[in-house]
Amino acid sequence: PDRDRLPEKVSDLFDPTRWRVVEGFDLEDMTYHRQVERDADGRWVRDLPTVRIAFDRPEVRNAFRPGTVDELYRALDHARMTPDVGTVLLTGNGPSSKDGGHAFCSGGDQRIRGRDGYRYAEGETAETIDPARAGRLHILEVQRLMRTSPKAIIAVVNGWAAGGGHSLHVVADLTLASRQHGKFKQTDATVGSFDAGYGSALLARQVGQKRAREIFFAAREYSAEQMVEMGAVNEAVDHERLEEVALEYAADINRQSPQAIRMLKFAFNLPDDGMAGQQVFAGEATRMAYMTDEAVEGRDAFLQKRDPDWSAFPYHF
Ligand code: S0N
Repeated sequence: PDRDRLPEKVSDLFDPTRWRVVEGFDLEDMTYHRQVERDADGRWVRDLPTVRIAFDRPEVRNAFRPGTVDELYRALDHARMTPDVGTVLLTGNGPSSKDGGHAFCSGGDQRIRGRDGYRYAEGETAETIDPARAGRLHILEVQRLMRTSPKAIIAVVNGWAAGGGHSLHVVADLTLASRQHGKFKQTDATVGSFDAGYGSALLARQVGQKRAREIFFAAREYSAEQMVEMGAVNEAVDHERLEEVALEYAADINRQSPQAIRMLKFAFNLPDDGMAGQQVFAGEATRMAYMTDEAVEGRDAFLQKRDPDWSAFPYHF
């Protein structure tokens, strides 16, 4: 019955008839929805293979605090482990009720950034923080999860992508951006921070070294169209159609072979992810190998305490 209930409209682009709330999450800073098919009366018919994970702090341009990052990680990991989910849309709710501003994500919440990293909760001080949590830059764990998740992740940039929010779009597999409100600005250096990992190195792969250095060093503002031209955004879309078009991309991806998509994703990652990338790719290759008669023969021979008989399996050329 819960699935029949239309979810709250969480942003200007959110169409409640297309979604249901994912159960079992008690989220404060994020929202997490599953795409659904409904009948003419709005009743739930079935789940579809796309989820929508969104920053829900529009009054601060969807800046993340540690709790936000924890929630984002949990939702992404849940999507990773849900067998009938193929694609994740990562976006921002809004616009802001204060000034109408649109944002995808403006990075780390600067109000709670301490000298020793991010304090865990607003109001906490360097003296009261659990020392094990101080200075933990766990947005980087989210970036790694985005890379190693076998699901396709589309950044749906509905407004500002700034600082650590800019890096999240860089790490996503695809980026779609609002033509009217999608704005890109790498402000890390302006506030004395620097994503010296994926946020910069991967960006350079996408737009080239000179452009990536310009984006980081000069911290200028770029439009969705400029980012398309540079190769960091797949398509600039009219704002009101952004989520609809994102769902069209997701449907196209979900139509492909799941195995082919995850092998391709990990193959695209491999050259930039080094041995860690090789390990992820190899894990998938091993999973496939375990499904062959040849691997079953190896396992059975061990269990039956005999020599394996490989005669049925050719040395391929
Ligand atoms: C996004 C910008 C350009 C939007 O400008 P605009 O539209 O003029 O809005 P504002 O009036 O500036 O903002 C509206 C309200 O929202 C608040 N606000 C905006 N961004 C933040 C933020 N990041 N933190 C806290 N508050 C924010 C404004 O203060 C304003 O509030 P009121 O109305 O109360 O005045 C513009 O807002 C902007 O430039 N924002 C700051 C962007 C920024 O510098 N972000 C931080 C960059 N650094 C990181 O993200 C590092 C974090 C990270 O990802 C990382 C990477 C590697 C290793 C570690 C980490 C890590 O976790 O630290």
